[in-house]
Amino acid sequence: MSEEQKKEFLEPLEDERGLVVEESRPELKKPPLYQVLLLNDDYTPMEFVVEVLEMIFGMDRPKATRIMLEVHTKGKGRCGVFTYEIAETKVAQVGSYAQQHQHPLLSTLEEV
Ligand code: TYC
Repeated sequence: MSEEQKKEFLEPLEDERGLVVEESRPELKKPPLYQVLLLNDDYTPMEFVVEVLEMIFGMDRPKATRIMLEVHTKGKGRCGVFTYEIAETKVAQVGSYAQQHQHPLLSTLEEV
């Protein structure tokens, strides 16, 4: 941050009488977003994938079934869009839940 930016950040904008004239600050930059993609494989049971989509991504059964079938037929599919930390957590949760049940199910994250 430049000295000028630091000054602006720390001190309110004043007019020649020393009155604060600024009403609002510019909006902060929005964080980048990441989609979590579920990947197809030949071994994970369809019912298990539906359960994962309900449990980890909060989908209802019809949506979870639709996304599972999309992944099954197209190879991958979007489970949701999140900030980096949340996307990363979802990917870790999918991985560890699948591993606990000895299924090879994988997900990944990609900036949108
Ligand atoms: N292809 C798997 C099967 O036929 C089902 C499946 C769907 C696996 C989606 C992974 O992300 C997946 N049992």
